[in-house]
Amino acid sequence: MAVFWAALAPQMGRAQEAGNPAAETMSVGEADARAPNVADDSLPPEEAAEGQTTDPAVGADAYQPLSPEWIKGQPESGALGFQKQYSDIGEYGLWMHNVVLLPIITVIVLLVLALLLWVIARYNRRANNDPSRTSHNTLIEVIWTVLPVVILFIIAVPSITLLVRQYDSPPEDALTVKVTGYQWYWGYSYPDNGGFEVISNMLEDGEALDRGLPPKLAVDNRMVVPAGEPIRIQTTGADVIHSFAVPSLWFKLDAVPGRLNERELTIREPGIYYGQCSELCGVRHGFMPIAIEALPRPQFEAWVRAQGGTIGEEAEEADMAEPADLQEPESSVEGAPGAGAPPTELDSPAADAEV
Ligand SMILES: [Cu+2]
Repeated sequence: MAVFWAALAPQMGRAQEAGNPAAETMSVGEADARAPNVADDSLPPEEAAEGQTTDPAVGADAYQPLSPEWIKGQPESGALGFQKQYSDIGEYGLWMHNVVLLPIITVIVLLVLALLLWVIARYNRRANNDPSRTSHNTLIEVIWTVLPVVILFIIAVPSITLLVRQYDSPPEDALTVKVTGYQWYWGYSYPDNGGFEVISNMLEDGEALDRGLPPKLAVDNRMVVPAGEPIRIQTTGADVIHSFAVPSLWFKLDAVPGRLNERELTIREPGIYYGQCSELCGVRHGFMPIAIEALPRPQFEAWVRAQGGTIGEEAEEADMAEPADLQEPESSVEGAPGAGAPPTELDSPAADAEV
């Protein structure tokens, strides 16, 4: 395992820093805002905080997790088609589906169905006992060759445009969030903000319902990002291939061990957007949901400070400090909650908060 991590480290760019100093200063009511980082035990908070910020608790009071009425992207029971889109690229993709693909497919299907019915009714043996011996018809052959080519060209224009736009590089000053898929939870690290990592586990159904959140989608710590500005999402896997997918943001990117994938994401408005791991990754694949919380800039910065992170210039100074040790994935620790056994009451965030 150590060899694997050593090999992976250079490709993962900045070292992930462990520990969550702000957690110490926060009350039980703010359980949502703290990250029960797996490395908490191995590293004293003071050490983790070193060089990151002068006062990790600055702004800690200003951040409140968004309440359930802010949920915007989530599946609805009985719904058909795509979820409502909250990004420009999503709007374009949805337009391509609704205005380009669906009408063309519908017309083709109806035409073929009508032709079939006509042939069945008109040219069966009873109705047409003496079939024509015609074997070629140049006009018809030209039509059924050229017409599909024209249709494909018409589809190709918006299709290639969509493909290219989806892989536009984010601008240089975009905020970077590195998403790591673990068996079976997500880690979100913020290299531009001091490099802290937030660990995100699914909430128990009862706990989610108590908080008014959708079960199997709600998590203890959301991935918090600023709304209305480009974000550079990088994905990697710590153990096996996962896939980071949020339907209402038109976003899906594989998280592959030893690779760093990158895509831009701009969320138009503040809200909560749910997604799920979309690459079969093991027994708890279905229980590693994604919850993104998009906030206006000032609230996002308050959240960063509540996590012990840094903003702008401070972050550059923090760069000079020694990076903390790489975090061992939870699943490499024998008997760890993420390593196979379902979570118990003991490792639920609520239990942590009471201690
Ligand atoms: Cu997964």
